[in-house]
Amino acid sequence: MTSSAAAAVASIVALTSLVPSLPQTVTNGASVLGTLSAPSLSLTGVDGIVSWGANTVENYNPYATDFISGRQGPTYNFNIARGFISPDGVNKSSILINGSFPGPMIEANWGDTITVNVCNQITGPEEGTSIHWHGILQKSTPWYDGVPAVGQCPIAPGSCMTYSFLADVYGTSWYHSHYSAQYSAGVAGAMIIHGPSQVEYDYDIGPIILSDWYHNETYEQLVEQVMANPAVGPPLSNNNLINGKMNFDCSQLLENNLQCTSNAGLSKFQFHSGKTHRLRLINTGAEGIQYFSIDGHNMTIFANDFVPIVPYTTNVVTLGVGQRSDVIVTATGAPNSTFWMRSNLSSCDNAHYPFALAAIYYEDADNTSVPHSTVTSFTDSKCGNDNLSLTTPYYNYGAIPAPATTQDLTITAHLNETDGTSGFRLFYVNNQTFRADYNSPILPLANGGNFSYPNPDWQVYNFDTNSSVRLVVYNDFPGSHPMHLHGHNFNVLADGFGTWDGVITNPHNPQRRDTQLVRGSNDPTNPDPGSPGYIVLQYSTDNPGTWPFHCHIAWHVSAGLYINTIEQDALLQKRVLPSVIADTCKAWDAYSASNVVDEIDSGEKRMFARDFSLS
Ligand SMILES: *[C@@H]1O[C@H](CO)[C@@H](O)[C@H](O)[C@H]1NC(C)=O
Ligand SMILES: *[C@@H]1O[C@H](CO)[C@@H](O)[C@H](O)[C@H]1NC(C)=O
Ligand SMILES: *[C@@H]1O[C@H](CO)[C@@H](O)[C@H](O)[C@H]1NC(C)=O
Ligand SMILES: *[C@@H]1O[C@H](CO)[C@@H](O)[C@H](O)[C@H]1NC(C)=O
Ligand SMILES: *[C@@H]1O[C@H](CO)[C@@H](O)[C@H](O)[C@H]1NC(C)=O
Ligand SMILES: *[C@@H]1O[C@H](CO)[C@@H](O)[C@H](O)[C@H]1NC(C)=O
Ligand SMILES: *[C@@H]1O[C@H](CO)[C@@H](O)[C@H](O)[C@H]1NC(C)=O
Ligand SMILES: *[C@@H]1O[C@H](CO)[C@@H](O)[C@H](O)[C@H]1NC(C)=O
Ligand SMILES: *[C@@H]1O[C@H](CO)[C@@H](O)[C@H](O)[C@H]1NC(C)=O
Ligand SMILES: *[C@@H]1O[C@H](CO)[C@@H](O)[C@H](O)[C@H]1NC(C)=O
Ligand SMILES: *[C@@H]1O[C@H](CO)[C@@H](O)[C@H](O)[C@H]1NC(C)=O
Ligand SMILES: *[C@@H]1O[C@H](CO)[C@@H](O)[C@H](O)[C@H]1NC(C)=O
Ligand SMILES: [Cu+2]
Repeated sequence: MTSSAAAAVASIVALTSLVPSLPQTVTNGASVLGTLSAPSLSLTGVDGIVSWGANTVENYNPYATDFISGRQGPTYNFNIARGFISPDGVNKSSILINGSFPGPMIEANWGDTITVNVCNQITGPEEGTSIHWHGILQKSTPWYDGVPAVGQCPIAPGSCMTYSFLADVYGTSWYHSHYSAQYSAGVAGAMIIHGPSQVEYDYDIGPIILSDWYHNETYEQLVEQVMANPAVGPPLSNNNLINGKMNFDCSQLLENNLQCTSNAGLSKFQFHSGKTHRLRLINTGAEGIQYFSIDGHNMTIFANDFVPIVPYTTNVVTLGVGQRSDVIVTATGAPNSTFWMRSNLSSCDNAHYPFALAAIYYEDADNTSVPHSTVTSFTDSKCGNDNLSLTTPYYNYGAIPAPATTQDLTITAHLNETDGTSGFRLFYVNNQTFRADYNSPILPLANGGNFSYPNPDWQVYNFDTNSSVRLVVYNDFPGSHPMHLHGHNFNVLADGFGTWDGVITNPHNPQRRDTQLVRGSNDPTNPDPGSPGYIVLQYSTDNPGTWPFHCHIAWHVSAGLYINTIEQDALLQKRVLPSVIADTCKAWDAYSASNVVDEIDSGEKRMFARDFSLS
């Protein structure tokens, strides 16, 4: 850790009280998360309706069963607009949903239909938007997956689009903008789907959202820096937040044009001594891997992403961007005790101040006191996920059959010009970088039988009628990538360095989730530095549609680390698209015909028209 980062933590610990210097509305707008008045969640689902009946964790096979409650679940209205918030005391121009940071929490019961009407009110300047519901399978509605250039056109400024989809999996997740790196400006929130559980607990503390945070005025500046040539190095995050809150020492502010207030206020949580608490950990950051711990307490992990697992106990939970873990914490402290909750960005991340803190108050503790608990020392996973042998899905799926097809994917990063002196730093998958055309989404094209793409940078892999796909991902880039597949929970068969030897970890029931870290070629645990990191993933193509597979680091996906997959296209062609898909494209076509779409990254083709010089 850098000495200034350690000093920043020491200065928080040395405070005499944790009375915030800014009101919640200034730090987080309309959000109440991270305050002691945030309600704990219901143990019996939304409206107290526990209706999943015999579909217990034990006998529910997510490969084969679709559970439909028949209940029209909640309807949400999201108004997306620019606004100012000071999550850590530094006033920052952000893009917010209903003025809330984090965005409003979505809560539904398993099998409900969730409806969200998203209105784009972004002005000064205008830009598109689109919301992705991370981890939802979208089996009957692949067009509502929310990725511009895939299922839909971006929602044009001044327009709205209504998404309506089945809560087809249960547990903890999040939604976020999938338009460029827009979510890093604030367009993200928790999505909780109540369902059966294989463990019991007394309190559901709700979402604990972990995110690196950047003080830069716009996300576009950060994207430009990522792709710059000559490389000025990746941007460093300026802070690390828990439920959108943290303190910042204003004497350390790097930009002197920003307003800054010290001791803005930390997140606070209530524990009840002797009781068990469910915590729903979500990494919604732009780049960093989080190591989450609570001083003096162990945690029992019982779900990773939307997949219940055989519970195991640990003192640190590792979360790459996009990943979630559900944990149970037993409150073993005295009724008047207080403890620090911590989340550290990994040493592999590019961070100025990587250490987030929040305070846990037991029922008889003074809710402004400063905890004096001792930090838990833990062995971190050195930029990868925890050892695969630790994780077994709770439902026994059985061994994974040989795949119908295998696709090797090799990740590299370099300047786009071969002489190494000009161009942009981009990511490549099998020697091809990704660039989308917002005006021609591939799902409506595939639905209409069009599989011809004007440019290889659309990066489409059509697996056609293969019943399953194995992806062997080799990473020649020095750093790790949290690889996320839409529309599926894949099995993770292996994780290692060099060339995969064909050995599957936990072959009788391997790990399953929707996001998994592939280690970098210069990973500290690599026995042969320079040789690639790899992961091996496999999934059944039971979801006719067009499904992105990409790195979830906002900066990397912007620089092209992304492919589109298509599966079961003949079945996809039989589907009838709702008219909102064509209407959204009509509005976007009209908007983009008369406005310059100032989109600088993999999202759009005008990238090369920009002057990227930062020197
Ligand atoms: C904090 O404690 C004070 C004094 O006991 C109490 O009045 C107040 O309601 C508490 N605040 C919250 C948010 O629980
Ligand atoms: C967002 O704001 C609109 C307009 O004030 C309101 O109608 C809607 O209920 C709000 N939605 C949420 C999720 O709070
Ligand atoms: C943040 O900056 C904006 C724009 O300068 C200003 O309108 C707003 O009042 C500031 N907020 C705070 C809390 O200072
Ligand atoms: C972003 O902020 C950092 C300081 O935190 C600064 O060094 C960097 O130049 C900024 N990048 C851009 C593109 O403004
Ligand atoms: C956490 O678990 C470890 C290993 O089981 C045990 O040695 C330790 O005492 C536990 N710590 C607490 C605070 O319960
Ligand atoms: C908590 O309660 C114990 C036992 O009553 C007492 O010894 C201790 O001083 C209290 N601690 C605090 C921080 O009030
Ligand atoms: C995590 O952060 C704390 C500061 O909050 C620090 O004391 C501790 O050493 C860090 N742990 C690791 C393993 O980095
Ligand atoms: C993962 O755990 C297994 C079983 O304990 C062990 O054999 C293996 O060496 C571990 N792998 C790594 C990379 O630590
Ligand atoms: C590489 O980037 C430059 C901009 O410096 C652009 O003019 C050129 O077309 C790009 N080359 C390729 C092969 O994409
Ligand atoms: C990518 O290009 C390199 C160098 O030309 C070549 O060796 C390699 O086989 C190519 N990889 C793929 C998957 O086409
Ligand atoms: C298929 O779509 C592409 C991209 O919009 C278009 O260029 C091409 O003309 C279309 N092909 C046919 C046969 O319609
Ligand atoms: C299976 O996928 C491969 C691409 O990996 C494709 O070439 C092949 O045609 C597909 N086979 C079937 C039967 O769809
Ligand atoms: Cu990446």
